[in-house]
Amino acid sequence: MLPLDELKIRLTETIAQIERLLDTYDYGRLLQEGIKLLILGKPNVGKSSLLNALLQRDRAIVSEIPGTTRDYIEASLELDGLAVQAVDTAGIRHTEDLVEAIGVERALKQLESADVALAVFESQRELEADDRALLEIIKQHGADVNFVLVQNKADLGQSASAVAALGELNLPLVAISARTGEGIDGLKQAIKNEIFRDSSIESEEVVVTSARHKRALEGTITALRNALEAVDLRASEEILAVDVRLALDSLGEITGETTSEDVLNHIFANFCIGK
Ligand SMILES: Nc1nc2c(ncn2[C@@H]2O[C@H](COP(=O)(O)OP(=O)(O)OP(=O)(O)O)[C@@H](O)[C@H]2O)c(=O)[nH]1
Ligand SMILES: [Mg+2]
Repeated sequence: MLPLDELKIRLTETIAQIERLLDTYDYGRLLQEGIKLLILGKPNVGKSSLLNALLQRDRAIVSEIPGTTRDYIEASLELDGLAVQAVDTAGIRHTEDLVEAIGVERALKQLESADVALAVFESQRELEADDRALLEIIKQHGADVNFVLVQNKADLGQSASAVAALGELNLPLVAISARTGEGIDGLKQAIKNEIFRDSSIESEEVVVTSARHKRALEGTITALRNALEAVDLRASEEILAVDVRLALDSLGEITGETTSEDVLNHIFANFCIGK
């Protein structure tokens, strides 16, 4: 094999390895910062009851009066080692009550920073106007937020027409009872699936958690791509050396080492470039 070809292969492999590391960044950030789980639904569907069921304690006030939660309530919980900030919100509905309307607006504002949103419906009932308002919200934000559809109060039955209507959204759908605890484990699993859906990350794998490391790795990749291009253009050793040095300097920002002449000498002793 030609040394230049081998150099190209090594560069390509290294770029692929660093890209794989970079792919772990979103997951790494989640591990470190935790995720934000938003609970949405019309008044009285059992959002606060669901928060309490997830927490296994009574944090939020629950009552049969719709509009009980007027502002959002935050609580921390853990899902298999993953920190979760759960946010119970005021019921989504059209309302003339100013305080409640502000609560609804603030609930929707929370969507912007949510990682997963639980859209809660009443299992035993057909969908009504306020539920459809929530479906609209899901359609509007579906590209940015992972939604899980939840049919609460499954202990009271399950409306076939609601199942059919919700099924059309092609989103995960879980039936639960916040009152009896039925289905809560399945819901937790569905939340985890949403978080880890796009990542094929093994648990023992190194993950990038710092923005500084991410930038350093991106810098390394850019320099390596330039080096690859230099090889293709049959550029001089010097130009290639500059790119490789930049790549090593970028990596050095993580390892704390600066590029030694040895590394470059070693590279060039092994490859007779352009000759
Ligand atoms: N049967 C049954 N009742 C439930 C369940 N979950 C909640 N409820 C009842 O439904 C009513 C409303 O519950 P909340 O948790 O306050 O509902 P919410 O969605 O937070 O309501 P707002 O804060 O008013 O928007 C209460 O009377 C609860 O006891 C359930 O799984 N099964
Ligand atoms: Mg509530």
